[in-house]
Amino acid sequence: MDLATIDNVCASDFLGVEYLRELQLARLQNIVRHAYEHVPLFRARMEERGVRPEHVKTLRDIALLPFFKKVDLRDTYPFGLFAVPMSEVVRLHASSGTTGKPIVVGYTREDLAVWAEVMGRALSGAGLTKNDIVQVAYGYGLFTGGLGAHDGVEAIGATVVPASVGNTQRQVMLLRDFGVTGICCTPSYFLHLIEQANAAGIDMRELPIRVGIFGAEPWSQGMRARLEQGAGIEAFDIYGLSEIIGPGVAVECVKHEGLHVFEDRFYPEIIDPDTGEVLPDGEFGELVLTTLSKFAMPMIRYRTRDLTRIITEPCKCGRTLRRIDRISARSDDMFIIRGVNVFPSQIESALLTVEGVSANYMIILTTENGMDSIELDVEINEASFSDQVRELEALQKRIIAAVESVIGLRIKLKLVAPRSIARSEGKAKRVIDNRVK
Ligand code: DLL
Repeated sequence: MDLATIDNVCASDFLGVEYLRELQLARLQNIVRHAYEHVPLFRARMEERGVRPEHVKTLRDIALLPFFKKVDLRDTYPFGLFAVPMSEVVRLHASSGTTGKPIVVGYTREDLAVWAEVMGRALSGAGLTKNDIVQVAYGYGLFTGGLGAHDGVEAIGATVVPASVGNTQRQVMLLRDFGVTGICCTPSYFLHLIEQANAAGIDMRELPIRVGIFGAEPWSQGMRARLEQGAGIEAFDIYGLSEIIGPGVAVECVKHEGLHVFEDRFYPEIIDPDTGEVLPDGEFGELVLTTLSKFAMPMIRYRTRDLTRIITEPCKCGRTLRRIDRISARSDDMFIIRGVNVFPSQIESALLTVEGVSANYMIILTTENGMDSIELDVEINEASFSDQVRELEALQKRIIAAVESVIGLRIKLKLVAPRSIARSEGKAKRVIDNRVK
């Protein structure tokens, strides 16, 4: 990126690498000491391993520290991993997960400032400034998406429209009437907004909106093309998770070649999910994150279950922050059909290479005659709906060929009418598992 265009981008994105590593080490030592002194479970795990905070002398020594997992948050529900008294905690968020109690996270006032800072850096990197009007259509509430994005928009001095999710017609009206130039929401919800706008006779490409900050769920390059072309915008992938802070752990820059991790705040490692061994940069595995400056609930070596790799080559944008590849899957999203491992994101990637299909689909897993199988329901778009049977059959064949060649399994495909698959407002649900267990 030309330096003249980065005046609004936080200087922390461009620190010299040597200084950055020193800063990371100092912050790591500090947070490890803080967690050791205030989180009984962390201290117990350190003692089990015979490790003390002063053993962390270099960044590599992070490998001495124990891992933490979602189950640790569940087991210590609600506040067991907090490292400050409640009087210092100014906000709580929670994430529901699939079963039982939610996991709860807390923030001090300083933690919120760090969160607003990283979100501000994310939005600035996408070219948003105080002259922009940004609609936040992630859910507000216990979910971190809404308030996290909100604070970031305010941090850069842009105008925030706190729309939250739902009432899609009104969202479209606000986008148009307020002259909104940027939006933060899930990619699946933005697809829905484009559809609703079209149905109301509004062509989003003619509106001022030019930037979308999309995350909270995996999305493919094919989805990117549909969102960018459908609304005439530039789409940025943003990653984060409640346990670490919320949105704003990593984000794409204008080069769109991976997501820069805000490494001065979050330390990334990639491990082999089966052995826990740290993998060299460049290899795919499970992302492990350590919060370097979050005090209400420090997270040390948190196993995210998200699969990616660290990209070490310097980015053309000039940021010194290392990048991760877009998160294409979570290790616990994977399903095994007749011995073959399949990720929903593989199916989306293959499906959206086919022209004439909408990006609305549902994967249904069933058991027939004792065998597990995959049914894929795909909505056809209005244009294909009126096609001749012969054309629909050809489309069907193209989809089957594209998907089967990627996953290496036979699938059952059902083309369904436009708008017959339920739209989600938050994270899209893409898989229904009806298998006999
Ligand atoms: O989804 C935080 C967030 C809000 C991120 C808004 C980005 C935008 P959780 O509900 O705790 O927090 O879910 C975190 O969502 O471990 C990933 O599996 C997935 N995820 C988040 N962002 C992405 C992304 C928020 N850009 C979990 N690509 C994470 C793929 C993502 N998966």
